[in-house]
Formats: sequence, structure tokens, C-alpha cells
Amino acid sequence: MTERMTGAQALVRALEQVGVDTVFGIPGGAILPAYDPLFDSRQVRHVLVRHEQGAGHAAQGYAQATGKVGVCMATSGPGATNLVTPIADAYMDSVPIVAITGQVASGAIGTDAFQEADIGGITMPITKHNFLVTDPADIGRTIAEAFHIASTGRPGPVLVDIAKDALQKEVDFVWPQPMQLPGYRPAIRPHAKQIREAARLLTTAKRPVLYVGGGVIKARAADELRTLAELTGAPVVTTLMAKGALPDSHPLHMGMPGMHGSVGAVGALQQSDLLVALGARFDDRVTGRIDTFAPDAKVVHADIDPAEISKNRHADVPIVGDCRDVLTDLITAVRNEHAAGRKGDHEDWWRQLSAWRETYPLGYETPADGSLAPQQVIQRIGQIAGPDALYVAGVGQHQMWTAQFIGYERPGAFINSGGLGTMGFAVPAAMGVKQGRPDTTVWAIDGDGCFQMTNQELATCAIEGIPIKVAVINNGNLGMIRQWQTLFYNERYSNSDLQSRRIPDFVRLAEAYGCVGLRCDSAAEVDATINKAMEINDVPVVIDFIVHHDAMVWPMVAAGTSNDDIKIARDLAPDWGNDD
Ligand SMILES: Cc1ncc(C[n+]2csc(CCOP(=O)(O)OP(=O)(O)O)c2C)c(N)n1
Ligand SMILES: [Mg+2]
Repeated sequence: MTERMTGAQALVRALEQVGVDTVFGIPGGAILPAYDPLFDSRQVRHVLVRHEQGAGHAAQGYAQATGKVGVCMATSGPGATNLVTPIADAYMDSVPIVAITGQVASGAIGTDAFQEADIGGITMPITKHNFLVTDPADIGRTIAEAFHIASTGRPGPVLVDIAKDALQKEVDFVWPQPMQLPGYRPAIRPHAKQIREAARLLTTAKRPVLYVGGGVIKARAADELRTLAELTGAPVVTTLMAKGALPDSHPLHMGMPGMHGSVGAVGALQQSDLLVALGARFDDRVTGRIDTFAPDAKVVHADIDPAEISKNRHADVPIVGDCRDVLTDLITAVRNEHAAGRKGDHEDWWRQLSAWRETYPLGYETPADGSLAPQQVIQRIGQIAGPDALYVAGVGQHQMWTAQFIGYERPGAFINSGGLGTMGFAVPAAMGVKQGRPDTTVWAIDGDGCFQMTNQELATCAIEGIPIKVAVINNGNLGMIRQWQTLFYNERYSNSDLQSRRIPDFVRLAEAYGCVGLRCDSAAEVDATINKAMEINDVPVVIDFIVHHDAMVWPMVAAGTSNDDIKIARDLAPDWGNDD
């Protein structure tokens, strides 16, 4: 296909060719030429957001809900810099997005022109790759390459910065175009010898654990994970990014590890003799003090990104490959071990694991003053909306309770900002999720602090017909900050009290945005309020849940301490129950 057109038309045509159906963005001078042909596209819907950060998080939500690449668009300078946070977020959580930004005309680059920012330089460390396009002939190929890079190997954000004159000039649009990516070979088959070694360890270990990270969800390997778990009988822990990779209800599931993980999951890792890390990256929030983490464990570490292996913890058996390939090969290799009569005996291990699980289940206290327990609200949303709904969280206490108290039965049912921990993620990300999966119920569970960072996207949702449901867990505080101040700063609550019980009034704010606003402050009304929200499917709904101001997230491993020092309540440590 060769056709004469402007660079801007070539951009839109290329987006159509790679299968884009939604772009979230805001126009401005440098990107304006692209918005003109975009107006005519029958395939690409542009969702006009209220802040570029919202466009970026929406693209992330869309990507995670659909498995496709999410797309956001902004103008040069401030438009582009407003995308920096979601780009960093996508980089940390390996989310495939393509950010397209206008740049000042090529002749003006480097002159401090109006709205000039070196967004390529700024995003260099937080993108998988970025491009500056100054020749319209490069636009089509660059878009093809950007989508390929974002979605293959370890997924991540790619920036395409296009000079205004490249959008305005004419060009012969050619499609398809051969990609020019020498040295980029992301599809590596796992090494057979390493797989055999991993299978041998897995069938001889006494206390193995499958330590599952977000890579398993990205590789769509949940079925294979379940098969391997059931084949070996090894316990599974799923990180914040891997919730649902194995159903929470599965008997081999020990819960979430880490700072706010279950005692069973944390104990399993600490006392294991073999960690099989699958698409996980030994994040400090999982390991606690790294030199005390799982001291007796050998490590098999499988990841598609070789840079992850032995980054934080030495891997005895490194395996580079896509988690689905790794798991498929491991299943075969374990079957071979079994056939040769080598099968692990984990009876003692499971006796220990079950004891922890039974003694220390996740739970919460009902506040004595009659106020609402935030955990109860979140638990009931999960039970009423059920495992088919999709849940998006902000960052803070409510995020941890959303991880703890909703039962995830499917991979990808929980979407949150894990690595960067970006307050303001929930509302725009939920918007992108709902846009990508319009037939699914989408709940954003947000904090009163987070909500005040990006709630303007409710206007976008109302106008564009994207009926998300938002539960604001309103504790009047930057609750996670308050929790740390309670525990580690002598209850000196410096600047964590938002006083947001009525300023702003979230119900009236919701109504101002064209949404339905509801309020609930008593346990007796929780179900009725959630049910009411479940019945409203034509406009977004916001529920202001007024909850106890001082609830805390437990268990907790204090930052920088050992997982062995996990507390199940203030000054209360679990009894590990073994004498050694
Ligand atoms: C953009 C950003 N700024 C600051 C922080 C630090 N931080 C982490 S949690 C938190 C409090 C969040 O408050 P809220 O949204 O009310 O949630 P809660 O903890 O009360 O559930 C803060 C300020 C952050 N994670 N992100
Ligand atoms: Mg709060």
C-alpha cells in the first residue's frame, strides 16, 4: 500500500493498521496536526481526558484489561511532562503502552521554543524505548516498531515523540514496513538443561514454594501455573501484581507475601528450602531485609528479562524465558522426574503451612465506636460484585485491604499501581479498564487522598459513557501515612489529616460531575448501598464510605526489617511453631 498523505494522516493510518481502537489524550499546539485526521478515523476513538496523567493511567488500565497495547497522546512540553508519572508507573509494572507526544518543529528543537521539553531525555530511564521522529517517512515504521517493542518480551512503555513539521509535511505512506530493530530479540526459549535442573530441585526439595509474580499474568500462564502447582503439590504465593494467577480459593494458595502479606505466605517464603520465582522480581516490599530473606532457600528464578535474574537475590538456577514456556517445559520435566520415581514428599511442610494458615487467617476488628470498618466495606464489594468483576485500587491502606479482602479467582481481576505506588491511579485506570471491557463491572476502590488527585476524570467517564463504580474509602486521612506515624513516629500526625469528611463533599462532587453520588456510614447500610450502585449502569457512581479514621493494615513487616519480624497486630508477633 502506497499513498500520498501528510505525516499526521500517516500516523493515524499506522495506528489503524496496528489495530488501535482507543486513544486517550488532550490536544495542544505541537500535536494538533494529528488531531485533524484523527477526527475522521472510523476505527480509532479518541477519549478526551481532563488531565494527561489520566490519559496515561487510562491507557495502562485499558492495556491490562484487554491484553492489548494502551495508547495515550499529548502535546509537547507540559502535555508530555504530565505523562511522566503514568509512563514511570507502566515501566515499573511492565505495562505495554505507547505514548505519542507532539514535539516542537524540528528546526526549533534545542532553542527553548514555546512548550519545548526534551521528553525523550526526561523519559529515557522510564521507557523501554523512545523515539524522536523528525522525518515523516519514519512515522509508519516507528509506530509499528513502538507497538512491537511495547508488547513483546517484557512489556513496557514506549514513547514516540513526533516533531510538528513531520506531522505537517507530505509523505508516501507505505504499509507494511519492515521493522529495523537489530539486536532486539525478546523471544528466548528457556534452556532445557536449566529446566531439568529446576524440575530435579522441585521434586527433591522438602519445603518448596512457587513464588509467583506479575509476569505469570502477563504471559497468560495461569492454567500452566495451576497444572504445575497441582502436579508438585507445592504451595503458591501470589504477589500484589499476581493476584488471581492462582485462584485465592485454591487449596495450594497461601496468599500474598510481603509487607502486608499473610503470615502463611511470609512464613512459607522464609522457611522454604526452594523458591521457584516465576515472573517475580524480589521486590523489597516482598523480601523485607534482603539479607535475612528466605535464608535456607535455593533459588530457581525464571523471568523473560535477563536483567532481573540475580538482581536482588542470587539465582542458583537462572532461567530466561516467557513464563508460559517455562511453565510448560517445567510441567513436562516434572512429569519425567515423577516417571523416574522421584516425587517430593511435602507432608511435613503442609502440616506446618496449614497450621499457619489456620492460626493466622486475615481478619480485622470491628471498631468499638460503632463506625464502619473499611475492610468490611471492601470485603462486601468483593462478595456482591463477585469474581467476574474487575477491581482497580488507588495507593494506600485501601489498596492493601483490596488485595487482602477481595477473593480473586481470575488472572487480571485486580489492577493496581504496584511498583511505583502512584496515588491517583484508580479512577483513570478504571476508566481505561471499563473502556476496554465495557460489558464487565468495574470497581475503583480509592482512598480519599488518592481520589482528590485525579477525580476530574469522572467528567470524562460521565461524558464519554464509561460507567465505572467508585468506592471512596473515606477515613479522612492519608491513612497509610497515619499508620506509619502511629507506629514509627510516636503518633505525631504531621500533615496526614485531610479533614476530607465534607471538604470536598464527595457526593456533591460526584453529582457535579454528572455521576450518581451515594453516602454510607454505617455497617447496616453497606449492602444496600453497594447493591444500589450495582443497579446503576448508565452513569458512573461514587460511594462515599465514611469509615473509621484509625484502622490499620495487618499483618505488617516494617520497612527495612526482616520478614521474620512480621507483626499481626501492634507489638504482636506470630508464633512460628517450630523449635529450630
Ligand atoms: C503521588 C503520591 N504521592 C504520595 C504518596 C505517598 N503516599 C502513599 S499512601 C498515601 C496515603 C494515601 O491516602 P488515601 O488515598 O486517603 O488512602 P488510605 O491510605 O487512607 O487508604 C500517601 C500520601 C504516593 N504513594 N503517591
Ligand atoms: Mg484515606
